[in-house]
Amino acid sequence: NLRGYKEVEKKTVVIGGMFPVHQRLTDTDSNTTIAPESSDCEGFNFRTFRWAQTMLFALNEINSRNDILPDTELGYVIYDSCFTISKAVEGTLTFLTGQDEAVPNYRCGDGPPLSALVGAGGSDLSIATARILGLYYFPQMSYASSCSVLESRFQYPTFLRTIPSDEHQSVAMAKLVLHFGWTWVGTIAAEDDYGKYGIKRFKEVVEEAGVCISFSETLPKIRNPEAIERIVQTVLDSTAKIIVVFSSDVDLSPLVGELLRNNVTNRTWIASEAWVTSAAISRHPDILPVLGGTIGFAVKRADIPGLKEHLLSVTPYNDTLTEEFWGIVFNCTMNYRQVLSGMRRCTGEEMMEKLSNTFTDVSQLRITYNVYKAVYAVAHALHNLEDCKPHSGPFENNTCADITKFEPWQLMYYLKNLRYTVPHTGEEIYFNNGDVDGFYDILNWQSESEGGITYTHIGYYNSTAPPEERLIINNGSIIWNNDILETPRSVCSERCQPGTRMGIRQGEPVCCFDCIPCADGEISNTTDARGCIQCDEDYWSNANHDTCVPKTIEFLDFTEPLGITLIAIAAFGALATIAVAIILLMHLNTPLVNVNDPLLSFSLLLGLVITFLCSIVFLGEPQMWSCMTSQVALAVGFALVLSSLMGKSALLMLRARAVKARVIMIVCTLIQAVGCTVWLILMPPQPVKNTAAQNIKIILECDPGNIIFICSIFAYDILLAVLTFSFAFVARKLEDHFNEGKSVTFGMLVFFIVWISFVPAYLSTRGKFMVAVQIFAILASSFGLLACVFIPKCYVLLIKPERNKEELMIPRAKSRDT
Ligand code: TCR
Repeated sequence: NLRGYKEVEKKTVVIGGMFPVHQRLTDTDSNTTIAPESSDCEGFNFRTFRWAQTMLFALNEINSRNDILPDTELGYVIYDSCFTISKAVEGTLTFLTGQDEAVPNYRCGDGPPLSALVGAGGSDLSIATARILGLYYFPQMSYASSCSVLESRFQYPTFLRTIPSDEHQSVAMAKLVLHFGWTWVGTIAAEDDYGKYGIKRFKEVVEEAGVCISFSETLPKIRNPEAIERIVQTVLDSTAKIIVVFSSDVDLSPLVGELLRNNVTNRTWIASEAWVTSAAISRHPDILPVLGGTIGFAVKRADIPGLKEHLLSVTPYNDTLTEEFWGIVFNCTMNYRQVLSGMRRCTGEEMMEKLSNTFTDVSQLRITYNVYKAVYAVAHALHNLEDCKPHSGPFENNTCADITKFEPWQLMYYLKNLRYTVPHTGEEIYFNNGDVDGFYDILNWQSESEGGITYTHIGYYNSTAPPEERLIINNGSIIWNNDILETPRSVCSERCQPGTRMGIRQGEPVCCFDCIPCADGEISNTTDARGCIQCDEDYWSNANHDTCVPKTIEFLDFTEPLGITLIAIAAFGALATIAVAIILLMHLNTPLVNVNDPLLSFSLLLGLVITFLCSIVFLGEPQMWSCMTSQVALAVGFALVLSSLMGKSALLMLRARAVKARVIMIVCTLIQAVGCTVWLILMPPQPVKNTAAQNIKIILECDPGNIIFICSIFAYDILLAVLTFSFAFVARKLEDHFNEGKSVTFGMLVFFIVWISFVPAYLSTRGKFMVAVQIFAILASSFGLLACVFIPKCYVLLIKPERNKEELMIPRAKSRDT
C-alpha cells in the first residue's frame, strides 16, 4: 500500500484510494497445513496504475494551491484491490481500522482523520466496499463503478460517483441499435455486476422495441478456455452481425485472443465504456479485421495539463508499486534476491522520458479524468467543511465540524451538497442523489495509417437532452468492419414485402419469421404486414397481391364473336320459320296443308319464331326488362310450340275435331301465360351481380326471383312435352297419309335429346358461357322441331307436288275434316 503524509505543522487529512492495479490474485494452493496469508496479486495493469498516479497528481496539485484547503495538507493511503472483491474488502477494513492487518470495528492510534475512500474500481468491488463503508456512514467516491444497482441510496447510503450510471449507457446502446435498424443482435456480458446489469437493461429496452436477441453469453471471470471457445463458436454460428459486449477489457481479452485465432470477421461490435478505449484490446496485432468498425460509448475525455510530466517523473524508490512498475518497464529488478538469481539490476537512472506505453499515454483521459474529479470533489468538500463559519454551521445548534477530528457523516453532508468546477476543463460537477448526468462520446474504431486503430468521434449521447435529441450520430463518418462505408444489416429474416405476411416460426424469436404469400382475394400493402386484408366484395387481389383491383364484369355481349354468331343463327332460324310459313300460306288450299288443321301449323310456327327471337334477349347486359322477357318468352314460346304439337297429335290420335285440338292448344298456352304473369307480378326475375361463382369476375346474370316459380313453369313445359310425345308416339302407327305422327315423334325425340344433354353441359360451364349453352339448347331444339316437322312437308310442297293429292289421302281422314 502506498502511504504518504508528512507530519508537518499543517493539519493533515487522509484520503483513501483503491485501484485495481493488479489484475488478479496469484493462484495459491489450498494447503491448509500452514497459516493462510492474504494472496499476492499478479498482472500489473499500466492503465489502472495511471489512475492511481493521477490521484497522487491531483493531491499534489491541491496541496500546492492556496485557494483549496490552505491550512490543511492532504495525505493518502492507496490500496490495490487486484480486481477482486476479497482484496477490496480487506483494503476497506484495513483503511477503517488503521491497522495493517484488518480488525473490524476497531481503530487504534490517533493519526490524522480519514476522510473518504476514492474508488474501488469495478462495480462488484464497490458494491462490497460500499456495504461496509455504509455501516459507518463513511463517504465513498467512485470513479469507475458504474453499475446501476449502486444508484440505490437505501442500500449504499454513502456512495457517490463521478461516472454516470450504466442505466444511461444501456439505454444509449439500445438507442444506437434501434437507430441503425438492427433487429437481431447477440450479447456478451462479463460475469460481474457491471456486465450482468448492463446487458439486462439493454435487453429490456431493445426487446420492448421489437429487437430479438440471438444469443446471450457470459464471459468467465477466471481462466476458462473451453468457455471462451464455446462463445466464439456461438458467435460464428449465429446469423447476428451485431454483438454487444458489456465487459471490462481484462475480462474481454481472452475472448479477443480466441476471436483473432478463429479470424472472426464481418461482425460489428458494440463496446461498453470499459473496453472502448482500452489499449489492451485495441493494440492487439492484427486486430483490425476482427474489431475494426467497433462502435462504443466512452465517458467524457479531458486534457489534464501537467499530468504527463507527473507520470514521467515517477521514481522507483517511492513504494512497492512503482518499484514493480519500474522493473516491468525496464526489465530489471530492485530485489536483491532476484539479482542474485541473475536478473539485471535497476539503476534507477533509466530514462522514463523515452517511454511510450499505456501508462504515459494521456490521449484518452476518461476514467483518469474521473479519478481527478473524484479527488477534487473530496478536497472541495473538505474545504467547505473547514471553511465553515462558526455559529452558522449546518449541524446541530449551528455548529461546525472540526477538520482535525470530524465525523464521516459530517463530510458526507458536504459531499452531497457539493457543487464545484473542475480545474482546467471548467466542467461543473454536482451530485444528483449521488450520481452525475449521463453523457457519452460515441467512438468508432477506424484504421490508422500505421495499421493501428484510432478512436474516431462520431457522435454523442446526452441523457439530459429531450428524448429525440439524446443520441446524435454522424452516420457519414462511420467506417464499419472491413472498411465498409455502408451500414451493415443484422436481421434474422428479411422484411416481408407487400403481398406477403409474416408467419411465425414455432419456437423461434419473433424476429425470425417466414413470409407467406397472401391468398387470392387477399392483399397486404405494407412491408412486414402481420396479416393479409380481404378485398371488398367487388374487388379482387392483383397478381402481386398488393392492391385490390375491381373485378372484371362479365356477360355475353352482342358485339363479341360468340354473340354475333348466336344472333346470326337465331335470326336465320326465325327467317327460316317465316319462310316455311309463307310456303304453307302459298299452298294453303292443298290437302297437305289442310289436312291437320293449318291453324295449329301456324301457331306452331309462331311459337318457333318466338323461341328463336327470345334467345337474342338472353344476350347483352342483363336489365330488368330483358330478364323478365327472356325467360317468360321462352316459357310461353315453348308452351305454344308444344301445345300446338299436342293439338296435332290429339287430332291424329283421338281423331278429334279440329275445334277441340285448337281448344287444347289455346288452353295449354294460356295456362302457361297466366302462370308467367303471376310470376312476373309476384316475384319478377332481376339482374344481379354474381360475385360468388368466380373470384376475379363479377358475372352479371338474371336471378329468377323465385326458384319454385321458374321450376314449375319449365316443369309445365316438360309436362307438355311428355304429353305431346306420348300422344305422337301412339299416333305414329295410325293411318296418316303425310306421316305427321312420325315427324312429330321424331321432332320430340330431338327436343328431348337436346334438353337432356343441355343439363350436364349447363352445369359444367361458368359465367357467360352458361348463357351461350342455354341459347344453343334453345336454338337446337327449335331447329330440331322446325326441321323434323316441316322439312318433309316443304319437300312435298316444293319438290314433289304430285304427291300432294286428295285421293291419296285415306277416306277416314277426309271424312274427319268435314
Ligand atoms: N465501470 C465498470 C468497470 C470499468 C472499468 C473501466 C474497468 C469501467 N471502465 C475501464 C477497467 C477499465 C466502467 C464497472 O464495473 O462498473
